[in-house]
Amino acid sequence: MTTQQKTISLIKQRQPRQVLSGALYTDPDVYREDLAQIWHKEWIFAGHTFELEKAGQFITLQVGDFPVVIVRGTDGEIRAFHNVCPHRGSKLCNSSSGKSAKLVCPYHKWTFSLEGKLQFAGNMGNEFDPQSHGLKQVHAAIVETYIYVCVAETAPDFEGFRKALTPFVSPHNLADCKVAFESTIVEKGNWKLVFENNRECYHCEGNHPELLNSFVENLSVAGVADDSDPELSAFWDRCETAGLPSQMVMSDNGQYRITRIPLSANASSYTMDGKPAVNGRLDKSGVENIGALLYFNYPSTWNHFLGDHALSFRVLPLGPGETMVTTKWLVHKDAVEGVDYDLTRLTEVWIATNDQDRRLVEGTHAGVSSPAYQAGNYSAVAENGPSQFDDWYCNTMKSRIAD
Ligand code: 3BY
Ligand code: FES
Ligand code: FE
Repeated sequence: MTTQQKTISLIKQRQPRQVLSGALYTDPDVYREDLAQIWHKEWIFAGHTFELEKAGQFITLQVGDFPVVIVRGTDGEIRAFHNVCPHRGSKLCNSSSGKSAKLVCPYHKWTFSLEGKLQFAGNMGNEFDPQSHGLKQVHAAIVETYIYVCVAETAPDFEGFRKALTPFVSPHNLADCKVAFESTIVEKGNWKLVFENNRECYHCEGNHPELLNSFVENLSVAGVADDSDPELSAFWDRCETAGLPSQMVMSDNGQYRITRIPLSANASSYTMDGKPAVNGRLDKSGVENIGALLYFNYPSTWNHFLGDHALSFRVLPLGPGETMVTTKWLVHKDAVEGVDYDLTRLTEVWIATNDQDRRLVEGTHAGVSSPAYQAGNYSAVAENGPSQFDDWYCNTMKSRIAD
C-alpha cells in the first residue's frame, strides 16, 4: 500500500463528528501526506510586513520540507525565496530574522541581491553565467500586514480570502503596529491536535484560569452560530454601526472563519484584571468594548484583535509529533514599553494559556499514540470547532488524493 492509499483509507474510516484515529496523528506516512497535500500546497502565514520595515530585513521559516526566506528589497518590495543556495544547496540564511545588505551563502560566499540575483560567485570559470543562477522565488501574498507564502509551483487563489479578511482587519490599523513581544514554543504533538485544541473552549474551564478573566465561550467561535443569539446580534450591530465588521464569515470549504466576539462583562483585554494592557487604541471606532475579532486560516494561523493590542499565532509542523507555535503581541508602534504598557501585564495571560495548551496537546499526543486508543466522538454542544477542523482536513485530503 502506498502512503497515499494508507492515508486516504484512514481518512475514509472517519465517521461524522468522530475524533481522528490514532494513526492520523502519529503515523509518519500520514505526516508525509499532510505535508504533500496541505502544507506544500496552501498559503501559509509567515510573519508581518512591519517585521520587515527596512530593505535587507529578512525572516526565515520552514514550511514542511521547504526552508523559505522572506526579504524586503531595495525597491521596497517584499519577496519570498527558497532559502537554498543554487550552488550546492546550502541554506542561505540560518537565523530566524535579521538584516543584511546582500544575501551571502555561508558555504562559498555566493552573493545575491535582495531581489534574488546572483551578483558574485568567485572562481566559477568563464563559461559560468550568473544570470541563470538566481534564487528561486516562492509565492508571497500580503493582506493587512499578514505575509503568506505558498511553496507550490502554482498557488491556490488568495483573492477570496483577501476580500473577506480586509474589511474586518483594516479598522484595527495593523500597519501602525510593532511586535512588542514574540514567543516560540515547540509542542510535542501533531499539528492537528494543536489546531483541534485551539478550536474549542470545552477545556478552558478546567485549564485556563487566566484566560477566563476575559474570555467567554461563544458559539460563533466554533463557526456554527446563527444570528438567533440576541445578545450576540446586539453586540455585532453595535460594532458594525461604529464601522467594525463583526458578523461571522466562513469560507465555503471551511478553511477560514472571521468573527467578532464579546469578552466577559467587565473585560476588554486579555489581562489578569481584564482592563487594557496598553494605553491608547488601535481602532478608531470610539466604542469602548469591541471584544475580540478572531480569525483563523487553516492550517497555519489563528488571531485575536482587541481594542488595545492584537495577537497573531503561527503554527508550523516540525514532525509527526512536533509542532512549533509562534505568538506575537502587537501594539501601536509609538507605544513605549514601561510607559504605555508593561510587558509582563501584556503577555502573562497568553504565555500561561499557551503553556497550558501545550501540556494538553502533549498529553493528548501521548494518549492517541497508545494502541489502546479508540477514536471517540466530539460533543454536539461544545466541540463543533474541532469537528469542523477535522471535516476540513478530511475533505481537503480526500479532494487531493485519488483512490
Ligand atoms: O483555549 C484556547 O486555546 C482558545 C481560547 C480562545 C479560543 N480558543 C478556544
Ligand atoms: Fe552556496 Fe556554495 S553552496 S556558495
Ligand atoms: Fe486552550
